[in-house]
Amino acid sequence: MALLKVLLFPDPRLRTVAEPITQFDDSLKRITNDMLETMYEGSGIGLAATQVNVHKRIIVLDISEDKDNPLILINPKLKKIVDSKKVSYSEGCLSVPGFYEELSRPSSVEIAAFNLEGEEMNIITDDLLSVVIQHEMDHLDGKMMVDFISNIKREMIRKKLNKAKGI
Ligand code: GNR
Ligand code: NI
Repeated sequence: MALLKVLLFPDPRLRTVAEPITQFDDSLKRITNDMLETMYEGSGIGLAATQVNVHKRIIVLDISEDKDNPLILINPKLKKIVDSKKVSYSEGCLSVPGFYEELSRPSSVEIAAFNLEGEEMNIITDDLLSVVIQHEMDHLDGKMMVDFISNIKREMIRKKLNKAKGI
């Protein structure tokens, strides 16, 4: 297991569109283990491979209280919006540390994805799980929560994070 470096906004690599996984092999198991370790270490509830500079369609998450219920989704696809009624959450992002944004997303979605063994599964989400999965799927398409806020707010965040990085 290894901790991975998390890319920070506005790193242009966060804008990469990730490629589907074609081989369900040991290297996939290794990267998902490292992603889970990195997510738990950062006290995150989700992580997309894009954030650790691996441009493959892999997300990991764990919304359980005790952080003992990891979920690994490979090549996740949105099948349908089950309930378009919006849920609003104060979203954080390990790539935008220290900033939280209240965003609204569909409260329930149906997702198809593969597990580490290459078996397909269907998940119908609600509430926080909907929010986190949609947040992670955005990362795989190079999108970030800061894209949903005003330009002026995004500029302010960009300047503060660059300053913190000494750029
Ligand atoms: O740790 C995280 N918390 C969170 C809270 C509300 C909505 C989404 C998230 S995901 C985030 C970790 C992260 O950056 N995933 O990409
Ligand atoms: Ni994020």
